[in-house]
Amino acid sequence: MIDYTEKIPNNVDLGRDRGLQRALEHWQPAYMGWWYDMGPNESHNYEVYLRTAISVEADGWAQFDYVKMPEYRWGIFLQPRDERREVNFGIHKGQPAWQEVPGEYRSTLRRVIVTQGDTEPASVEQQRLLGSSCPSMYDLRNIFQVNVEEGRHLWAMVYLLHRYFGRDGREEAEALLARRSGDADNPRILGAFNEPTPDWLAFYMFTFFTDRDGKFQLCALAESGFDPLARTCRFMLTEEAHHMFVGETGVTRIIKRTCEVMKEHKLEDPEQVRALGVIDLETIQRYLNFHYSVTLDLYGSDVSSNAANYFTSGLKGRFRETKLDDDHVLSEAAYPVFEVTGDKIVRKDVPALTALNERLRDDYIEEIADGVARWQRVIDEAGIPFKLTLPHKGFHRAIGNFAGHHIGINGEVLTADGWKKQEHEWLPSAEDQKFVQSLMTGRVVEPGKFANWIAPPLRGVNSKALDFEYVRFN
Ligand code: BYC
Repeated sequence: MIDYTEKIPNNVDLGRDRGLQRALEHWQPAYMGWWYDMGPNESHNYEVYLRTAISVEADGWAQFDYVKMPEYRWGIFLQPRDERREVNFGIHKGQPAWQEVPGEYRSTLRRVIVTQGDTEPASVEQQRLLGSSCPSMYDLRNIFQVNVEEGRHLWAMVYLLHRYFGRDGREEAEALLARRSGDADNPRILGAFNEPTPDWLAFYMFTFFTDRDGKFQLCALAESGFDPLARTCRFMLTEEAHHMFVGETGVTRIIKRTCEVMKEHKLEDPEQVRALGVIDLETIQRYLNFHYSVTLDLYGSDVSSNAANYFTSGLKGRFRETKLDDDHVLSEAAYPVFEVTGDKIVRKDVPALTALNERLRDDYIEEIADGVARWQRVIDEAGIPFKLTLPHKGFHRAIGNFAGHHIGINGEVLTADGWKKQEHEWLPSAEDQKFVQSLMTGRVVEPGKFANWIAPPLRGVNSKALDFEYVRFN
């Protein structure tokens, strides 16, 4: 029997909700089984300096202490309810926000929640082996923080399934623990979550690019007319910020270290740079190209009747919906999408309602471009003549209008042969990955020490020193 209020910090009155307790009595042990099998490898006995959310108040959502990860208190938190909140878009605009699932949207809503929930354990699975090649104790602690919080985000979606979807919700919650990233028979739902994350450069790129898809999707769901979903996503967004920070600063530190070595030895040739044990900027660009393009696919088809239905029904809004100055119904508006006609990419204006995936993708691209500009500044400050660029939106896409076409890095429409000839310049090759992984054969865990291929961060976690013992291995 679980002591709910002690073990599962929450603001959903779990102690008095017998239905939810019964559902969790089955699911919680299955979740622990999943964590032991698929959570960070060999980590179960480590004591990790982690933050835990124990309430939604300013002083409660980030409590730092040493925790053994299987004993992490995965909690259930929703942003406090605003009694006056309304459905803010679509055909139900102006009605009070729904506190229960509207019958006619039940299966659609469940599908969106399951798709969101599926990504969370998937990312833990993708990252489970990285602890054994961490570049420092600080970084090891950070990946563990990301992992336990992705676990909590799974709890957040499972809470909604258990509390609002009855028996089929319970079945979906079990299925979330049964699918496996990359599994041939029972894979995770979305493409990027079946790609391996085989090294730390891939991990930082993933947390920069793919966790940011998480941010934008959560922002769109935080606008939902189904109030419990909106409130859940709002709280998840507080945690998401740290994951993107880990990604952005991780890549910044790799670039910084490479630039230091290039400057010190007055080298630009990638082979010579590699010989000094740091990652050449060309390889960093190829990783960027890969993670960016795979993440763009996560927004779905450019023109999507699913997306139009989600919006019209009031289930999933746009990024910052209530701040946008229009009718929030989109019955008249148009939006540009791009498609391949012959050997050209042409613009086509379509009803804005059908282009909501594309619009969210565009919002995302804008924020990504700012982040890449910040990385570029590190290179510029070192005086190195290298430009990081974002590939064309159609580059290496498997979902939407560009799927099935061969689009080059600058948007050139290529033949299959033309693509093959240049692919190795644009995407990480097996040899690139082998090189990156050759730098990461063991873990660096002496407090305050960092692997040669990455610069130390500017500061430690929660005002602790860089040589603080972030992980006790016991
Ligand atoms: N891979 O009309 P379409 C995160 C499917 S990340 C495989 O284009 P729709 C996180 C689609 O399911 C955020 N399949 O798409 C980050 C549909 O299949 P069905 C996750 C794909 O429905 C890091 C069919 O193609 N959250 O939180 O408009 C670490 C045609 O669909 C893909 C969400 O995604 C793909 N890439 O939009 C941890 C939010 N793309 O139904 C966590 C919830 C599409 O015909 N999800 N398909 O069998 C959604 O809102 C929508 O499902 C999507 C797709 C935006 C993903």
